[in-house]
Amino acid sequence: MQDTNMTQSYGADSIEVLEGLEAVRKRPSMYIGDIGERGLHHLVYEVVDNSIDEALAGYCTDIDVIINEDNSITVRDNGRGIPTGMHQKEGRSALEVVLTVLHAGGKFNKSSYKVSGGLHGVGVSCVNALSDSLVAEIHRDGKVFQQRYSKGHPLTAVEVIGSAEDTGTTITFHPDPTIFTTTTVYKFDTLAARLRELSYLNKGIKINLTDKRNLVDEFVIDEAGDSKATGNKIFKSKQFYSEEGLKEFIQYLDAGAQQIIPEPVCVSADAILPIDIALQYNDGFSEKIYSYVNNINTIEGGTHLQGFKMGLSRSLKNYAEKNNLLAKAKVELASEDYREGLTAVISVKVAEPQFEGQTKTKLGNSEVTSAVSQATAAAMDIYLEENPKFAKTIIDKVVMAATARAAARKARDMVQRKSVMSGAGMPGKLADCSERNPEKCELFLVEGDSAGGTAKQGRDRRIQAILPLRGKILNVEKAVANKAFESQEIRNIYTALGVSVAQDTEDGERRMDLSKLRYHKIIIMTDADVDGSHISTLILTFFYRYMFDLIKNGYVYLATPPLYLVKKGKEEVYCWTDAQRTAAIDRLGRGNGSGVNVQRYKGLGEMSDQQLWDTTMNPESRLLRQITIDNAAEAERTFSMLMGGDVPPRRQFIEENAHYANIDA
Ligand code: 0RA
Repeated sequence: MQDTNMTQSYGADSIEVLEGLEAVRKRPSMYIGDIGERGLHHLVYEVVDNSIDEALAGYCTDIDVIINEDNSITVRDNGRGIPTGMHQKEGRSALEVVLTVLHAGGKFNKSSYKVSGGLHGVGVSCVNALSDSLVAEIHRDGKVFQQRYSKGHPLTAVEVIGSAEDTGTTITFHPDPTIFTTTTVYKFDTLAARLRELSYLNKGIKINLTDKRNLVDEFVIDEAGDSKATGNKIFKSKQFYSEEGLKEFIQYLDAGAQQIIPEPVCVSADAILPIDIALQYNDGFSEKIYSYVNNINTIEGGTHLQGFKMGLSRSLKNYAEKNNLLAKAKVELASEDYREGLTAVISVKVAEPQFEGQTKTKLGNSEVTSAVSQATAAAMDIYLEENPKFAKTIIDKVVMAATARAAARKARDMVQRKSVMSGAGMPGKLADCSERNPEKCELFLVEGDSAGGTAKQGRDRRIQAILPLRGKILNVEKAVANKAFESQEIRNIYTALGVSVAQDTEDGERRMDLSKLRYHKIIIMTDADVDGSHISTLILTFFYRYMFDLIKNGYVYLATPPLYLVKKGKEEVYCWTDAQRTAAIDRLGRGNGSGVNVQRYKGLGEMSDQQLWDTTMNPESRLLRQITIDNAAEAERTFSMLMGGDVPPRRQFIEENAHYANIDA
């Protein structure tokens, strides 16, 4: 083993380097987005992206991601291994440069431009800066090299610690708890969703996820094909591998739907830039398009999405006209009619992407539009020519969509005329607040008239408005568009909000006009039981499908009423979890005669207005959960599965997509 030698390379360059990483530690959100749960998981994606790049360059086939017992993360790949030799210009090993210089990661990898890269694409040096411990182990040139770091500072030189026959890179890091103050606990399902997505977007790479914090029963498949427990315990793990890429991604996303053509249509081109697209039509009414640039989900769309929509419409329209399939259509076809029941994934690789928009997830490169449009139209033309039967199925569906849209418009116009005539404007059930600045205003959507009454009593009427909703609202996932506009509860919601649903705009994007939005916090408040979470999910589904911009802008929240009240004499402790309840009972006294009383809240209606205010509505003390869509594809699939069928594990969706946000604190 070599001696630790920390003085070897501390020239002027190194000082600059440390200043760089110091900047990351000072303002981490500028580099990784935030320092909450999202940012924490982002560290993993940042490291994995380097391994994906190595795989895309053709040198790596396997990537292992391990959540260790202490919530540190190990990412291992079987690529060439980060070079460990001296970097002439920097006067230090290339490994150390990669780990300490911002954006240095792809610098040496000249063979291919860096196409992968997380949303922020900041590189592994950022992860190093934000970890209280990071160990790099490189297998290369017959040796095992190791170097340790803390908070971006090398603790050791690059040491040879053994010999190796294989090659590869292993990075183990532990997020610094002084940076990630809300949580340093990794979520298996969150990592799994991203790794699954990556495996579909980059076919042929084997990605393993293992959770060493959790032991589960081992199962084997016996000769009869049945699954049988072996009695052994193994670490929880999942394997992700896709042979066919986007085609399989579509099948995964659309698993809950009834397809109307047997196989997805695939587009693959590499003339100006690599373009990969798969699309499928189902008998549903919604449009689900996921677009990616360099493996980043572009939730705001952009030129690649625009090109896809143009190419698809053009090809379908040409084919329909040429084959006289539009005879039945008494209405004019609009661009969105070509996309009803469509599920599509668009993945492009752009060498120098320009990202725009509020969340910097909108592709701006103008040259991409025509490239994607042409590739899409060309592939669709061939598919339609070769499959006349399926072509007719698709065109029939498009014509139906146009007809339904015309009917929906009629219904919507009627509703609008009626509400204008009745004069009132706002729904009668709405108890509005007095403040008029939307940024300060909150709208509580409350389950049931009785809880609505309590909330009206308990609220701060200056800034909090209450809209009671009666029972279950319409499941928009299963309804044709015009049904949604006929539902009284749904009309009440959007009338109270002061906005109408998202519409297609000239540039082909679907957007809402938020300028008249009357509240910037829309808080869904339902009972903490199965019915309550069902109702939350129904409301979320409506927002998701018709008012996505509300979610995208972070305006939608879930209230979290307590589950228990532990009481002794005058002392009252509200509890949200079983652990809190146990702790409260331990503190106040246990057993008969202790005078401790435990009350399980079954619903909001059981609380007094004072209790509801104290626990759930008071901005000073409440806990709101903000709805965010970190992984749109996964959320979408969950919506379709949950709302399409009648399966009750809806809570899971909420648990995975609602992030605890003590935004008032
Ligand atoms: C620079 C150059 C070379 C490989 C890598 C970086 C590399 C980086 C990472 C990060 C995670 N896994 C990685 N695998 C490889 C190639 C140098 C060469 O052998 O020619």
